[in-house]
Amino acid sequence: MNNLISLIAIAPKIAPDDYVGFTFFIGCMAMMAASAFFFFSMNDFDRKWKTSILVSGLITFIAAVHYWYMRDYWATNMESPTFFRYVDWILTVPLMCVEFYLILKVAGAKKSLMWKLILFSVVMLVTGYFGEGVDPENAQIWGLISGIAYFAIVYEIWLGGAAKLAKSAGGSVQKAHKILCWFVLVGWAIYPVGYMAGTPGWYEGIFGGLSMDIFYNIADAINKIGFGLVIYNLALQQSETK
Ligand SMILES: *C/C=C(C)/C=C/C=C(C)/C=C/C1=C(C)CCCC1(C)C
Repeated sequence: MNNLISLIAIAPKIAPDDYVGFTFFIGCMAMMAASAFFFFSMNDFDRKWKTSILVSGLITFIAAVHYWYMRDYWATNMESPTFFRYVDWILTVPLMCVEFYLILKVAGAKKSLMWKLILFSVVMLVTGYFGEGVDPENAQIWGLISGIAYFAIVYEIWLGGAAKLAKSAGGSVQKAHKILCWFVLVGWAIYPVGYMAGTPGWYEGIFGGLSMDIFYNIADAINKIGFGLVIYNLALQQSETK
């Protein structure tokens, strides 16, 4: 009977030294709070910016739901929730590509730009999933292919078509684009480091046994919430200067 009760009312324990479990917990709360913030502020902006804020909220909301599951999964099994992690990313990273498109629409961005970024991001994530979840013996090779797709994104937004559009848009759009570019170059670079900390390869041991999930959880909080706040700030400026 006692076992049954504990099965129904499962709230797995988090040990005081379970830093990974802690970051899953905090990550979950932060994503929830950010979602509430974005959703409730949506109506302060005119139509054009509403969609961008909505997408920011969707990104953190989708992450909040996945963190809810990942937090549980970690607490129960003490292993990386690889599946939930990648389902989260395959939904939220393309939405971040949509954000680039939405803010550059004022400068005449075409849908093809959005699809190009989405395609690169899907290649980056699917190959990453293969390296982590399906074929870890060849994690280095999958990671390399994933890294190339990542650089294709970096190139496109920093130097390619998206960069040109941002330049022609000028003003606060160009500034916001630049900040988002930095997020992708620096904030997103935390992920391959986490990958290297958690998969076998020539790089093994460099990261002193730090858990891959610590890297991923910190990176997610920075990138998903930070990204959204940049968009929020841009929408605010655009609404004030009108
Ligand atoms: C909200 C989630 C985000 C912004 C996730 C981004 C994930 C990446 C940039 C992952 C990149 C990877 C590589 C560049 C190589 C190794 C495999 C990955 C998938 C971890």
